[in-house]
Amino acid sequence: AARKPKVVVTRKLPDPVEARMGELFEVQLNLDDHAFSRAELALAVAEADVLVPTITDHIDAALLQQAGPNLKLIANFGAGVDNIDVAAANARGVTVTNTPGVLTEDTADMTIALIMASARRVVEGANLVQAGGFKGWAPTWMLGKRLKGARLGIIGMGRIGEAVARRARVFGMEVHYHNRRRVSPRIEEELGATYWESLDQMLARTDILTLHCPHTPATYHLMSARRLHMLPRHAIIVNTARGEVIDEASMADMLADGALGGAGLDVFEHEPSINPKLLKLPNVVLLPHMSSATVEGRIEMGGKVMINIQTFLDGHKPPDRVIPSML
Ligand code: 8YV
Repeated sequence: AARKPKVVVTRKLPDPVEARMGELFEVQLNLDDHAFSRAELALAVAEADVLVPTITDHIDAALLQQAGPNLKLIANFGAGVDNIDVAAANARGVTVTNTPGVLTEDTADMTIALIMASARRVVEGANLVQAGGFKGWAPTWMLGKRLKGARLGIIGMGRIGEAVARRARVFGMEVHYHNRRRVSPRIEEELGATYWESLDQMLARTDILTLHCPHTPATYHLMSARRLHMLPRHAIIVNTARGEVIDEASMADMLADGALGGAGLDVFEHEPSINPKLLKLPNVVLLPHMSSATVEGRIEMGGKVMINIQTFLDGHKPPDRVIPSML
């Protein structure tokens, strides 16, 4: 029988995913789920036919120089591919795929959770009660920002941005968005969304800003200090996309100085380390990159990875091939 393709999976995946992969491929699993060192990654690309990395693996051009002749596919376990130099991979004849679609709703749910938590001080209140701080009610106590009528500014109107817009509408928020291109009039109408060609102009009118664009060279520090200062002082920033899209140090300073109202952050510029200033602030909600972390979502991500691998090995174009010009 023909040799089964060697698939190296860099992190522990859900049991049913690992079991199915074991049936389909000669799979190398990471049983103790440690993050791969540079040397381990180099060995993996040297030996594998297919690599299945996650966000914790940096597959850059230098690493790809160590790739062996068999490496033909990098099937990322994740939607964002900023951990992979896609152009460098393609230049070596290595195809890259990702897992879009299956984490859209979960990420949008968590975005709403962060909007709620920040605007209505959910975590601050919960922490206060557990610290024994609930001594009695008062009319002007723990006041937050009403969601109905609040202006939501969405940067990036792809699958996740749209799913957030749908939810925001149910809460009576006014939906505004900035995107590289305007979405179709039908979708705009369905979402009740107003398009802003100028991000700067949208920011000045935004109560709650939420990011749903990929991290690319073009979006690195898109929310620069200059743009952060365009937001009203009461504005809340929510980020479930990538930390690198915001100048985190400037944002932390502004949150500490009252130049911004609050923030709900699931991602950070130098993950897993977080700007120490943020850790001390009462007006932030910080999560450990868990917006797509559902049992169902992780299994579906594994399913997508397997379909991409199988389709590719069967000689067809995998459904989720990443084209660098789309980034
Ligand atoms: C994962 C994500 O945590 O898919 C993404 O882009 O950020 C998350 O779903 C991670 O990327 C898995 O590699």
